[in-house]
Amino acid sequence: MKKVITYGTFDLIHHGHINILRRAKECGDYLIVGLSSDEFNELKGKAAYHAYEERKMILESIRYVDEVIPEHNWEQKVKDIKKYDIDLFVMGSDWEGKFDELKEHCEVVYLPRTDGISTTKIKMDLLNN
Ligand code: C2G
Repeated sequence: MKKVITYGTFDLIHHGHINILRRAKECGDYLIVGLSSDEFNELKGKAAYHAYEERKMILESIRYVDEVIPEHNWEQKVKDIKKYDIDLFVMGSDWEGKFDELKEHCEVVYLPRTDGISTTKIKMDLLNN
């Protein structure tokens, strides 16, 4: 079984998130999502609209997602890759090259980001309408 992992905040889920989750799952058989905790979001300078538990519940309802684990910090990825016996790490292309050190532990793939949508854009568009 080929196990894939990806990480993110996944707030206000949109088709860009679904596209990356779908393609990540298509790369293997089992997809784990490392979901940023509310505290880690603060560290990332992101204020999610939905709290962790709600974002987790939404992700777990998506057909491509097999398991959701908490992402507490930048450093946990190697431990996660070993703990969950991960074969492939996937991120959107806005992270191109940023996690290449993980290539020592598993395959690393950056997939094209979906243009024209982001959680920030949703928030701004709603503010301005
Ligand atoms: N994404 C995408 N297309 C978009 C928006 C997001 O492909 N239009 C992808 C991102 O590239 C990322 C994933 O969706 O791979 C989740 O994006 P975010 O929720 O914004 O997560 P991010 O803030 O990038 O956090 O340790 C990694 C971080 O937790 C990633």
